[in-house]
Amino acid sequence: MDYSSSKLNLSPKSNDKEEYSSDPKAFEEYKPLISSLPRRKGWVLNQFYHYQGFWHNLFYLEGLLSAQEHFKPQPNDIFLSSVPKSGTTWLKALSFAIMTRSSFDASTNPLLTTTPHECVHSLEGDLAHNLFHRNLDTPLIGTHVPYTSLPKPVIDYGCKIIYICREPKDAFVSLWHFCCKASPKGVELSAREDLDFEEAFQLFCEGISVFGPYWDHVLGYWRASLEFPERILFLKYENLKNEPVFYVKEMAKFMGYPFSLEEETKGMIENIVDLCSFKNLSKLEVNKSGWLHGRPYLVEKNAFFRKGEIGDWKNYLKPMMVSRLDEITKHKFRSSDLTFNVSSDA
Ligand code: PAP
Repeated sequence: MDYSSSKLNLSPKSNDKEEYSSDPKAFEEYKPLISSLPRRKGWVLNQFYHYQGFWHNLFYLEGLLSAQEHFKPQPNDIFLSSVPKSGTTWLKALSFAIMTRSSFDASTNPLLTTTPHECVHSLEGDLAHNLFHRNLDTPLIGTHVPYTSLPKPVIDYGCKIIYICREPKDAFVSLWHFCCKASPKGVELSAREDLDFEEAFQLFCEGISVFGPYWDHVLGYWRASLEFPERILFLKYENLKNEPVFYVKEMAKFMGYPFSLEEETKGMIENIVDLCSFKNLSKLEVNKSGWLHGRPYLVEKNAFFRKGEIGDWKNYLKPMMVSRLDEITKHKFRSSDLTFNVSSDA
């Protein structure tokens, strides 16, 4: 697998089977392993497969296996990692804007014309499936791969990682909405089976969600960030939302692209925060319409920009659901000092 070569043009209208590889032959060797793995019903695609303690759909599992076998990072690569729906799109936009700020001004930044997911490609997704070239000039790579499953060289080379997580009730509500907007390739959204909210909630609580269990994913990176603080920056969506200037400054320092005094005085940090804000990104034409390529399902770009708020779970979760998720979170995080404000008033 070459992580820097061929570019494949995926048409969202193609008749790809629901569960497919970009090049079926490329992943042939993983079939015996994959067919031996425990399976459960998936949320959008048919199946989840249990691999190294986490649930994956086929596309990302094949990508992960390939990345574990073949991926060689550059030592200066920075990985942007998250469990889905925790702020990935935002983190990609901010990191890209920080890293490229001396090359572009407010009117030329690629984020104005390209989605954050196309500015920063995904390790187990479009890169592993050879759908896009790596942009070696901007050494940023997105991933949802759990810490313990990252390709070994990522750890051995000491690559930096920025991890973002989000309060689990909001992460669940966001994930459910997103899954309702995605459909398997070849299946019209209107024709797909509805994703039942209660059933999705039950599965999420059991840990059966994409790259789940949610809590184990967060804990893996949390523990690693305590062990290697110089290598892993652990962020919370809520903190970034409440104090974006402070955290963008922290991110830039961590990435090795600190803001100079002159940049700070000129308001460069605020400019980046504004450029990457939900309000700004969600109104850009490039993020409003069209399909996002390089995914195993059909999804419109605007599905990545729903509300961008803290506490939207209050509009969806019944009191019983709130206490159940809060209890699981308290229990799972009991031996760590990791907390979210899990009270129902959060
Ligand atoms: P991904 O993991 O599939 O890439 P991700 O970007 O992590 O998705 O999650 C999308 C969530 O981030 C959405 O939350 P919501 O459903 O609660 O609204 C989306 O609105 C939110 N989001 C996207 N961009 C931003 C942004 N610039 N600022 C704040 N939140 C954002």
